[in-house]
Amino acid sequence: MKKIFVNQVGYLKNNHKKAVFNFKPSSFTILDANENCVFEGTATHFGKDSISGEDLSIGDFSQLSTTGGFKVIADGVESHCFSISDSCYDKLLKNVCKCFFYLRCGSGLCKEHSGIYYHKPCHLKKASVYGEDVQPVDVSGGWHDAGDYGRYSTAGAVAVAHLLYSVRFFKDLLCVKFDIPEEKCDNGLLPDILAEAKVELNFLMKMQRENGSVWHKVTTFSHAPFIRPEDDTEELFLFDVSSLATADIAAVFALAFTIYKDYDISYANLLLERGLKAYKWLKENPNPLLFKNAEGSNTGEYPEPEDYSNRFWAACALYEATGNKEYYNDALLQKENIMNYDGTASEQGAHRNPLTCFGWADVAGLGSLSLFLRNEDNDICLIAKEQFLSEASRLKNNAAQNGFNLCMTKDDFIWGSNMELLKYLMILTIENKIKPDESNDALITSGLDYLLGCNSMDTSYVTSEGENAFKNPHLRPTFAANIPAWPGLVSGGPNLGLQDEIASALPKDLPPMKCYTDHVQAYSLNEITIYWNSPLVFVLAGLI
Ligand code: G3I
Ligand code: 9MR
Ligand code: ZN
Repeated sequence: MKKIFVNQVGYLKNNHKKAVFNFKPSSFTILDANENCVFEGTATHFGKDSISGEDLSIGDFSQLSTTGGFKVIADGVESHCFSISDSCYDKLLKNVCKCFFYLRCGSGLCKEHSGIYYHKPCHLKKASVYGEDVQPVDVSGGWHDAGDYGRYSTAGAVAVAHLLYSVRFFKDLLCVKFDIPEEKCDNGLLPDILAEAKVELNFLMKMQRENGSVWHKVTTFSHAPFIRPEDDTEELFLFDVSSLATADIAAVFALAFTIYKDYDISYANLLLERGLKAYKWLKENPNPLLFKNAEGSNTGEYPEPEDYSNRFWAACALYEATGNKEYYNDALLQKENIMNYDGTASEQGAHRNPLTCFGWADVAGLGSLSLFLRNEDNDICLIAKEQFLSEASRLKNNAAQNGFNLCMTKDDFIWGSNMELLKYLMILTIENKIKPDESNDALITSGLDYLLGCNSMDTSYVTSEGENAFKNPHLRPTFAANIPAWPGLVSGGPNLGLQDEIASALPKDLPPMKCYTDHVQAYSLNEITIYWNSPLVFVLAGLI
């Protein structure tokens, strides 16, 4: 079927703008809301690319800078509507941020701010420490991880870190209001983004044991059926501590200290104290303490094959927060471990610019961000900057291989492919700060265009954002309440692995970009998570 793919949300007034056709239009026109023609252009034939499986043509209309609502027409085919304006992503950013609020666990939701998405307090029972005969522990609060009700320390730490680094790099984010309850601080009110991040930081503090180590996760033994959060009353378990979780929270607490100290000094000091306590445990326990699910338990595992990047991040973040050279020296040692590691199970594969990784597993890139923020030309910074540059040029090459100018390759279409993309857009955003380059801008824009509908599924992967936004996330609370999903949720997206029953019933040999269906039970394609939303906050904050 002939289609015209566009960014269904819109384009910034003075930025790149393109439509992609899966046919060869003789010419194309753009109509405004009154059906008046405001632009005419000819498309350039790109040809067939392997990630979309389509024969594509590209229509550039960057020159059009009239604001308003528009659609593209060619050979009798119409695109979805989109807007052009400097504020076209403002609502999107607010919605993406508000999702963390709706995902709050415990008694964090109030009717005033959650409307139809309100649910009663949930998961307040104390959690049993799995395999130990000790008193159950209160670990209430924080955010549900995803479509499931688990709360996982590494995933949570990384999601908050994306938000907090966004704030460090793009101060304007502090002014964004997204309708959540007010939270007081020393000199008035906390900015919304910090009030929301604090919810998860408070929970992560509860996940720390007396000796400084951190439980990897708190979940029921098995995933709940599709019921409301308050109806999920099975016993909660704190599963083993891991050096992964301990290092990640040491890092995120140190990072949080650098921000909250300007708002609430006693809270900031508490964060630093807890971060140092976690770090002390890490130093006393130098061997990796990795994580495996308990026999028979099927909740998220978040496994990692080593803990070098986690320890690296912790050392970098503490160095940035304290200036103590001891942490820098630790970071140097961990950097060697990272560079020498040749595991194949690692998130971005071995030796591929690991100091740029921002995922839930490989987190060395977050360490690099802390070092960049310290603004010293030390050895690690120099190497990290080389890696960001090298990664940006690799991404540029990737984008030249397909008609969407998308910086991904076939290998990126794994579970959560939209996060693979968003991590790349974070890298390009940072690279633009280090060394501004027009071609990085173009790649960031194309990446966002892809996420918001300019893709061969013709689908916006953010709920309620675009005429053909996906509607059926793998998400328990809204499905159980039989209401539409709330706006601003990022779908995991196409995944060649097709790792669930619905996905595995899709036609075989689909091109990577089409390994997707908007089905509520397709959890390997269409779940949502906190750490798929959080990198979008970073990217939008950078763009706006
Ligand atoms: O790292 C390998 C790479 O080397 C290989 O080339 C590629 C191709 O198979 O796979 C990569 O591993 C992937 C891994 O994530 C690392 O990204 C696996 O295929 C993929 O199955 C795995 O998916 C993870 C999934 O859990 C299953 O473990 C997702 O990243 C992760 O986001 C997801 O997390 C779940 C939680 O467990 C539970 N809560 C919901 C959440 C989102 O679905
Ligand atoms: O709903 C679960 C989702 O959050 C996880 O990402 C996924 C993988 O851990 O598992 C989902 O739960 C499924 C379970 O693993 C198998 N039975 C069906 C469950 C979904 O209804
Ligand atoms: Zn809950």
